[in-house]
Amino acid sequence: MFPRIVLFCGGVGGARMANGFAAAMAPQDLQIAVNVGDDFVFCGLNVSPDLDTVMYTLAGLNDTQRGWGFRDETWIASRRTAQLGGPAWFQLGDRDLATHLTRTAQLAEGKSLSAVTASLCSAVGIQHSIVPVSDQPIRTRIRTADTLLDFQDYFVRQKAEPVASQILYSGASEANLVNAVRLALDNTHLQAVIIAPSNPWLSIGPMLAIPELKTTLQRLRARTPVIAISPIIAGQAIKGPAAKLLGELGHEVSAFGVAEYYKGLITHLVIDNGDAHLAERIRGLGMQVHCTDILIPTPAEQTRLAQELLALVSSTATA
Ligand code: FO1
Repeated sequence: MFPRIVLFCGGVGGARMANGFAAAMAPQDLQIAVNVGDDFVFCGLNVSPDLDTVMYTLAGLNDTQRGWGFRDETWIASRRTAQLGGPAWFQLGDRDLATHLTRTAQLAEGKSLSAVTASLCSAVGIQHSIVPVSDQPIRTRIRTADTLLDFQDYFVRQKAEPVASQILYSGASEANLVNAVRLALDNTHLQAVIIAPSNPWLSIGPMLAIPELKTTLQRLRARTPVIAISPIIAGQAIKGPAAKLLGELGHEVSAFGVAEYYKGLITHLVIDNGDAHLAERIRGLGMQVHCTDILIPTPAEQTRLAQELLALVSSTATA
C-alpha cells in the first residue's frame, strides 16, 4: 500500500501535526518522515529525539508540558549518574532510557534505524508508519563566532544561547532517503506532501539537505501540492528558538522569512490568520497562501488543522 500523504516533521510542532494527521487518516494512507539531524550518542546510547517525540505522542505517552520524553517519567538513573560524576546535562528519564537501550542494542546487531523504529513503534501499539528520513547519519551542527557545536550541545547544554552564524548538516550530502519515503514520493497514489510547522532550519533543513529530497520536491511540486505550515506567528516562534535563529542568520522573522526559505520547493504556505497581511508578499514568491488558525497545542486542534489541510489537498485536486 502506498500513502496518500507524506508528512515531513521534527520537534514538538512536527509531533503535534503528526498526531493530527494520524487521528484524521487511516494508517495505510499516511507516512510520517522524521528528522534525524538531532540524533546523537550520549553515554554510548543512540538517542533519536525527534523520532521518539513523534512515537511517544502518537502512542499517547508523551509529556505535553515538557515537549519531549514520557509523561509521568522518573529520573533515578539520570540523578544517580550526576551523583557519580557522570554526564547528566542531557536528561534521560528512566522509561525513555529503555527506548535508547533497545535502539542501541538493535543497531549494534546490524539493524537499520528504520527497522529499529518500526519495531519500537509496533511495541507501543502504533499502527501509522513513522520512518527516519534516512538510515544514514545526518548531524546538525551550529557555527558560532569561535566554534562549531553539535546540535544537542548548542540546544540543550548551551540553551540555544550562542549566536549562530551558520547551520551545517554533516553527512546530508552523502545520505539517501529511506526506501519507503522514496517509493511513497514516486508513487502515483501520492496526493500531497506536507511540511509540518517545525523549525525550518533545525528540523526540516537537515532533511532538505539530502540532495535526493530537494530535487524530488522541486520536480514534484509541478504536479502535486507541497504544503508547508509556518512555525512563526506574528514574528514569534510557536516553540523553541526558530525566531532567534532566523534573526541571527539574517532572515526576516516572520512567515515571509519562512516562505523565502521554502521558495521553489513548496506550492502552498499555510500561515496564521493574524499574519494574513503578509499573504500578498508571500504570493509574490510563487506560492499560494492559506490563512487559518495554526496554533495546535491540543489533540482536538491538531485534528482540526489536519482535516482542514486534507480539504485543501482535495480542493487543489478538483480545481
Ligand atoms: N531537551 C532539553 O532541553 N533537555 C534535556 O535534558 C533533554 C533530554 C532529552 C532526552 C530525550 C529526548 O528524546 C529529548 C530530549 N530533549 C531534551 C529534547 C531535545 O533535545 C530537543 O527538543 C529536540 O532535539 C529538538 O527537537
